[in-house]
Amino acid sequence: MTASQIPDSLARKPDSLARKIVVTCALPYANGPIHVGHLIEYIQADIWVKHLRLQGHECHFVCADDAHGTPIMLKAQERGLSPEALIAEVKEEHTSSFTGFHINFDHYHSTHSDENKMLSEYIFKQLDEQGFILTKAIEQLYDSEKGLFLADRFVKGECPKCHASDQNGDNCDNCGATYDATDLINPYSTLSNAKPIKKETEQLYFNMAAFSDFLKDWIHSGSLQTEVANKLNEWLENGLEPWDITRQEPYFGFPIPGYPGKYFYVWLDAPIGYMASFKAYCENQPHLTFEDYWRADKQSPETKTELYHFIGKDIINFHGLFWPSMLKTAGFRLPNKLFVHGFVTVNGEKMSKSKGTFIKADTYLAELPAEYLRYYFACKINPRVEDLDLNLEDFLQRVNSDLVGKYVNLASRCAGFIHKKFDGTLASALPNPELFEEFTQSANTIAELYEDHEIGKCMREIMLLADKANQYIDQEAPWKRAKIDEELPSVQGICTQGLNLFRLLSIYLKPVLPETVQKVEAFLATPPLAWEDAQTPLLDHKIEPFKPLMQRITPEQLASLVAET
Ligand code: NOT
Ligand code: ZN
Repeated sequence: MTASQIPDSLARKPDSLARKIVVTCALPYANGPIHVGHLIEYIQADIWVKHLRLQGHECHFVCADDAHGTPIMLKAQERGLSPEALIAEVKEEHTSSFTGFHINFDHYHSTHSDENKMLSEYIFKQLDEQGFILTKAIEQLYDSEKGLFLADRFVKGECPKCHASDQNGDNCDNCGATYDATDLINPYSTLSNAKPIKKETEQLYFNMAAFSDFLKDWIHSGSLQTEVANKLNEWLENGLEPWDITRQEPYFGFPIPGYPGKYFYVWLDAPIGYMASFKAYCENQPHLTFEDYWRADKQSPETKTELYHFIGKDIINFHGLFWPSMLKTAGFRLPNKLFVHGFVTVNGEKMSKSKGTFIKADTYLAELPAEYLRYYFACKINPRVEDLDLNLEDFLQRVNSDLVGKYVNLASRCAGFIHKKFDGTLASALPNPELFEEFTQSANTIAELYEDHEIGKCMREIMLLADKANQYIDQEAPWKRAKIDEELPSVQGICTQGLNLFRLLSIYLKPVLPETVQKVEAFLATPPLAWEDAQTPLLDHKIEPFKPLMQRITPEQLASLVAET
């Protein structure tokens, strides 16, 4: 295999130095489109994966659609489709949105799959055999018109505390009280408006209290951001209730073996979907073994692999409490880290359909290149759990000034002279090797910032270099020298210097701007740029004619972005 044939996910470092890593993103529900709120997660995970690969590590990036649950079942009914047909359609849409944003999963699976069924049944059996499953008969609200038990969000009624009307099934928006749906006064089903009846049903629970000590250790193991550890600890200190993992038929999900009419709750099989996706991926990758990455007993110091989950702050209970407990019981390894992020606001406010700020991935892609949003988000990502604002005016400024004005402009200022005056050939020496050396020496800092998830700081570091490169060209003014015969020879060196600095910026930006950097590689007539290439300049080398790499964002494009939603 030559270097260019090695699949992306495989390591280029020697075995002893290459880390073996699995990265996942939360599985999007298979009942709606991908929007900018999702993209903050998928983009940051993809940037991190591309960074790891550029460092020569073996990194596998998997995801899946989260295909089960009542809302998906109801949506399919509404559309007159089988749930299977609906989830197949949505999977196509999701994968095309991801590809459009250059988010390249090695495998994109579905939780409604054979692998997930097998693994969910296996894990449940382990929990059951080890005595962690409790059964309890409880009364639940039942919609006899629809013929189903009502999840809390499908019941409304009068708050038992403050008597405000139209309150939710589990908490009151008016007084903040929390209660059981069966406590609501005059409850009604939001699906049929019918008055639900109370019906007894036997539920299965995962006995979370048994995991308190284990979870305490895990929370303090350094795998969690401080804010996340504090929040989980607070829940732990309050005592963990048994977790209801059962749903009654009709339900779209996996039947629980041995319990007719009962299904696994979607949140039980959703995280197992990470494993299922990786397992399905391994089937087509002869060099990979599922067990090496997931079995706890395979994680010796010599054979250890790494596992990272990117998730939003709303689902830390599932990933920080239930998931590690399930993994531990079934003999699987724990994640090395959860990367938890905040929510996206648009122009300082919660995304809103009526304001047009609920921007769907495909609406964005119809107007603007994916890399602009990748870069803008990159500028704002840090390792903390903070909400992140997509301010459209700031987005325009940032992209136009940094990417178009500083980065791409550097190449366009230099490339023309090399073509017109020097037959497209770079000089054989750099006039300012110290400046090149300064750029080279930033490689470690930049790699560390990527690694530590300080992507915003990393972008600022790169743009400081871009400023320096542009100042160099301003000072040397090749356009003036080109007009003076005796100065003309110096222009080749100056532009070679400028293009070499541009080449290093491209290497550093490659995790964020994969498509543009591919065009840069074609322009520079080089093989795919590797991190190590930042150590040596490109000299005495023929390049291709320069084609514009990026256009400025116009205010009209922003207007249609919010108008089209
Ligand atoms: N579909 C869920 C959501 O909040 C995410 C599932 C992630 C997978 O969009 N599971 N776990 N745990
Ligand atoms: Zn109330």
